[in-house]
Amino acid sequence: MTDIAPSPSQLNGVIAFIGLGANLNDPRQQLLTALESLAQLPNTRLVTHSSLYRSVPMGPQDQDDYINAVAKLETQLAPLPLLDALQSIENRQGRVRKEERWGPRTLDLDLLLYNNSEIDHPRLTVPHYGIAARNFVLLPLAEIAPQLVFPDGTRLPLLIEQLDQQGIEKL
Ligand code: ROI
Repeated sequence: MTDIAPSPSQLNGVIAFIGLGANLNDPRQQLLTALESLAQLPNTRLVTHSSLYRSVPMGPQDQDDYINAVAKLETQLAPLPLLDALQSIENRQGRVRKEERWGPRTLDLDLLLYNNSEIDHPRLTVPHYGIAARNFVLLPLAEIAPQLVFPDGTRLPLLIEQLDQQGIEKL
C-alpha cells in the first residue's frame, strides 16, 4: 500500500475569513507579508484574497490611513489554534499591544468568520464584533464573497447597500 500525502489542493477544511489591517511601518508591505504567512499556515490553504484598500482610520483621527484586505482560508485548524497562528504572525511582524484603544498598529489579523459558526469564548468572538459596521471589512469581503450570508442570516449584499462607502478606496 502506498501512502500518498494529500496535496494542498485536496485539503478539506472549513472556510474562514480573515480581516487584515495595518497603518504603521509600510502598511502595504505588512499586508503582503502577512498574506504570504497565511499561505504558509499548516493544514491550511489560502483560497483567495481581496484587493488592498486604503481607508481613513476608525477611532482617533491623529493616525495614518489604514491599508485593509480580507483573505479567505480553507483550514483544518480549529478556531483557537487558528487564532494562535494569527497572533503569532502579528507578533512576528512587530505587533506591540498598547494600552491605547484603537491606536495605530503594524498588523491586525481578525478572525471574521469561521464556517458559519457563532463562537463566544473569552479569547474569541465570531463573527467578529465590528464586522457589520466597518466598510473596510465589508467591502473587501464582498469583493471575494459577494453572496455571503452571516450565521444569523444577515445577507452581505443588504449590508453593502446600507453601507457608508465614504473614506475608503480600492488600490
Ligand atoms: N480603521 C481602519 N480604517 N482600518 C482598520 O483596520 C482599523 N483597525 C482598528 C481601528 C483602530 C479600530 N481602526 C481602524 O483596530
